[in-house]
Amino acid sequence: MTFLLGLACIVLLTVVVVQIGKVTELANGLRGEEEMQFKTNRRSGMIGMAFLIAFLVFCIATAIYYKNYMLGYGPHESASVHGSSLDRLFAVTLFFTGIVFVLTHILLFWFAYKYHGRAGRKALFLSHDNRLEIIWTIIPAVVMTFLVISGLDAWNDVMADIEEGEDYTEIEATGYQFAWHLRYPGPDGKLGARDYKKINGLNPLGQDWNDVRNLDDIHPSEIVLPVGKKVRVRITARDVLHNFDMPHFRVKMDAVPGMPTYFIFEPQITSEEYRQRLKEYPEYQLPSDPNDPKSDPLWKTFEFELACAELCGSGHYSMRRVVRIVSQEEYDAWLAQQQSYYMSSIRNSSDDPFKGQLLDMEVSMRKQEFDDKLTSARAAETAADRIVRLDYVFFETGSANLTDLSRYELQNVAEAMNKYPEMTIEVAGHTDATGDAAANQSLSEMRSMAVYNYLVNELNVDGSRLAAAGYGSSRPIDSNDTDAGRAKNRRTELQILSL
Ligand SMILES: [Cu+2]
Repeated sequence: MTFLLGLACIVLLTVVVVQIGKVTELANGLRGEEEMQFKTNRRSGMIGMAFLIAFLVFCIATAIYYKNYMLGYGPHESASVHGSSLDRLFAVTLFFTGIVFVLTHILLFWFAYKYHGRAGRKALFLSHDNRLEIIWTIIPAVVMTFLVISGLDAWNDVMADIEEGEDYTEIEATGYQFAWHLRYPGPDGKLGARDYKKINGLNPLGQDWNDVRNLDDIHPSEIVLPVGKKVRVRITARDVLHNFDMPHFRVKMDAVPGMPTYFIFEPQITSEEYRQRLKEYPEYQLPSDPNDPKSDPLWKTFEFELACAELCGSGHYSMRRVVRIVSQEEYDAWLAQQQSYYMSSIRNSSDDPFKGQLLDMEVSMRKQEFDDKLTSARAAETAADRIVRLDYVFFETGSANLTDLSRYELQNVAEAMNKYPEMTIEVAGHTDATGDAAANQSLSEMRSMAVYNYLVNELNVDGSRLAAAGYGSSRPIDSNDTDAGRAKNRRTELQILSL
């Protein structure tokens, strides 16, 4: 029905246009065609002039009206160091092209009006004019040369790689349909190797877990960076072309599958400082939710962002990631909270080449844990509280055979005995309450003896400073009714006898 109505409208409009044309023809014939043509010329020239004025006023007015939303103007000065030079370049280019834009438009419409065809006027025939041609070749050439050279200069500045020995943070962004997968190097400061053939559901970046640099790499959900420090972003893609775009930092670089690119920039303002800058402008006092006048103002909810600037598919719009620029202290605190992807998702899974082994970082983490417990036990008020639980000493099920990995914790004990030569300790074995009490008692005695023997025979601790005792299930520290409770009750402890 709608289609039929539309068709009828088009047919009727065509008829109207044809009829008007016929009437005009008849009128022209009556009045004299030439005179009519001159009138039309004049009217067209005047309409052109009116359009010119309205057009230029519209261009200038909208530019002024939206100035505070545009990058490079109002509050949106560049948030990165190199961005200011790009903004300057844009401003200079806009200055020259702006002059040409306004002048050529004025001349175009002015000439159409001033020299419109009228009675008794004939166009001047001009085959060519050398002087004119020289002028309109030389001036644009000089301006273009200036623009291109300053552009190249800025490009070389912005795209220069990190120099040897310079301090910087390296991060990585991998675009895929439809998100950015981010990677930070972790405490070692180095990103581990990748191989696209290793990509699977559990290994989204194809990290090679045999490369120890990968083990501490972090996969955060947002970009957090310290202000005033250079960042080198490795940019790549997993499927189609994407584009790493951080507009507030004037950072924009293609993400190409199989061809890593990079961008180096230095944030020069924190997110909070940028918000304070926005706060000064009325445009950012408006509520962030147009439907809720009580919602926080726009400046308060502002976040820098990473987007994809390549139209990469139907979910392209969802490739946004928040970018937070913070002080070095806040950055360090944030980084310390992040867990490595390997430790949280791969460790001890079937993909883990180090399954069943202790990693150096785990050994040192456990040592730190033991040292902290020892320090607080030695500082305890009463002798009964001077207990250190050996959380990483384990036995094979139902036996007094120490597991292989227990040696690291016992090494920590031996080192503590060396550090405090006056200290004497009792090794106390405990079991849960499952099964026969007498059997538990003897198992706990055998286990404490096993630790005693290992310390004395393997680690050369002086036997006279050690005692061993088994307490069976007589000293539970948790309920024996739950698995977790029973696991806690099966334990080996050090009771410090003298400091
Ligand atoms: Cu994309």
